[in-house]
Amino acid sequence: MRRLNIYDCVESRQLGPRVFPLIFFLANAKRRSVMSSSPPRTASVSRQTAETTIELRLDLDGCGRSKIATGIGFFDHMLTLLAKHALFDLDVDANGDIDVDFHHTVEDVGICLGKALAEALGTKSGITRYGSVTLPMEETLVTSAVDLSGRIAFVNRVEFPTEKIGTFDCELVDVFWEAVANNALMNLHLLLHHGKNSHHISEGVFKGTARALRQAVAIDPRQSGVPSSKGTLSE
Ligand SMILES: [Mn+2]
Repeated sequence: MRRLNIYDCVESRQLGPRVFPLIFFLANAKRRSVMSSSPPRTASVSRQTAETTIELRLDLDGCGRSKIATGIGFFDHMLTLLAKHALFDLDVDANGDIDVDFHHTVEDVGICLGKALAEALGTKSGITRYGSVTLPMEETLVTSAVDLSGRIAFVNRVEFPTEKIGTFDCELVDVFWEAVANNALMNLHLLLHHGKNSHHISEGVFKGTARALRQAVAIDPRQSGVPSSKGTLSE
């Protein structure tokens, strides 16, 4: 039996302990009835190689809380806002060979997040499946489109005006999302419409994809079973 603990959410605490439970109860009665019989959509992934050691925990039905420690400040920033905008709860503890460069750590966290997404989604029964968001980030506009199809496709039409964001190589944004798409078995299309600032462009990609994933993993109460005329999203 799945239990939702509203006090897990910072936002709910801010609204006050006495007023909020009743509103929450009424507003989420439908969602609860759909989800109460389902197992929790969570996954834990541990991965160790000669280059990285990673522990990652994911809850698709979280409230955007995260505990991220990769040793790479900018990457921690991106993963934190990914959790926030996807409404995932996400813990990432990564120890990698960042004295070499950030490539192995970023790619391997992407592999772990992709695997966790696939595992947490299970049979994908009742999910929305598709998500697409065009997201403004100041002067930047990015589209991210997701299909949790069980098949891999990664198309990235995002180019950065600089090689680096601080010490972070911009090409690692591509490396990360390709690893996520390959291991989650999903289609991911990233498109930069316009933008001048590399930090904003990266943030647009992470926030836009977070929002697209939030739509795609959402349980659609009108959807019974797997949303595919083929009858499966796992083959
Ligand atoms: Mn920022």
